Amino acid sequence: MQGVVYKSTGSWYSVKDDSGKVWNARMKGVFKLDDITSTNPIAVGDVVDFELENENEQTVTITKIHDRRNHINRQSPRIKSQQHIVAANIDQSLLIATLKEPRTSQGFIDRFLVACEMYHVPAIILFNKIDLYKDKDHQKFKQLKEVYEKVGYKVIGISLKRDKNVESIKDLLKDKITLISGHSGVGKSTFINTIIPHVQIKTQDVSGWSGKGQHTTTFAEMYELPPDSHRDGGKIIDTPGMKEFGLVDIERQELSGYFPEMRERLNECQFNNCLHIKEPGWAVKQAVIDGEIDEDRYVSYVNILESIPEKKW
Ligand SMILES: Nc1nc2c(ncn2[C@@H]2O[C@H](COP(=O)(O)OP(=O)(O)OP(=O)(O)O)[C@@H](O)[C@H]2O)c(=O)[nH]1
Ligand SMILES: [Mg+2]
Ligand SMILES: [Zn+2]
Repeated sequence: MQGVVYKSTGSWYSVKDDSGKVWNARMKGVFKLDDITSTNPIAVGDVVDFELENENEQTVTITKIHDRRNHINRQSPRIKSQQHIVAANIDQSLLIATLKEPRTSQGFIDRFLVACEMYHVPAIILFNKIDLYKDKDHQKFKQLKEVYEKVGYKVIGISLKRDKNVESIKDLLKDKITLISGHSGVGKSTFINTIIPHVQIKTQDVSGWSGKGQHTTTFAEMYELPPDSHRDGGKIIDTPGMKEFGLVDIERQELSGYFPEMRERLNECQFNNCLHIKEPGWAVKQAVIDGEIDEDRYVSYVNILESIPEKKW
């Protein structure tokens, strides 16, 4: 039998088969040892083969993971040397950011976008909780929207609480598998509860962001968007909030290729292995000086570059 992983709780998975039946699935021990570099060899979105394990308890054993169309990996927050597959087989990724309660840093946004570029997953940035914005927050939002739209990402300010701009996003989700990411407390689960009326995912209590950064959602889970007259559905993946986005499998030389505004200037740099820090013939650095590349984006670039260990041969 074949199915899609809808939920992963560590050792058990919820797998939905073609007829819509949901099974409790797990892996065989030996199979599990195959992929020791990842904390979770199977991720939400994976297509798997399985066979019946226990008829009475309706449990099944996963026997095969199908090749992935794509996936997004990050550093495991617990074991830094290991990777964590955030999700597999996704069409786009939607980052929910906030300027307040909590504040999402530009560094976090940029790391996340680098990961999306690495894995060829289109990204959209939503700034939620605009109902909390004061004048200076509106200005900051406007500035960030300009920066990221210029680079090629769609940026939308929304308030789930006041139902502002939410309707327009539904069209972006239509027929697609969308991964939702962001810090804890930004409103990822609230977003899904708003988009899909019949689901009731647990969200942080009414007082809003507690400031303690505790996670309300603890496992990734996929939900089906309701089909209607002008929408055929699609799927949306809720994830636990992340504090940092630790990039994996990235080399210093390739980093600038994951900043679209640098990528388009790379062949103007004098050396093809230019890191754009101190080399002469600086097409990229000149663009920063000229204000064509946003300075904060460049700062993120340098910070990420410094965090990547130099390759040991
Ligand atoms: N003021 C305001 N609060 C909001 C808005 N959207 C969500 N919230 C509140 O923010 C809090 C956190 O929302 P959640 O949906 O639980 O956040 P989450 O991103 O799923 O958090 P984790 O599951 O911990 O990763 C809840 O109390 C929501 O009611 C908004 O637009 N404005
Ligand atoms: Mg949540
Ligand atoms: Zn350069």
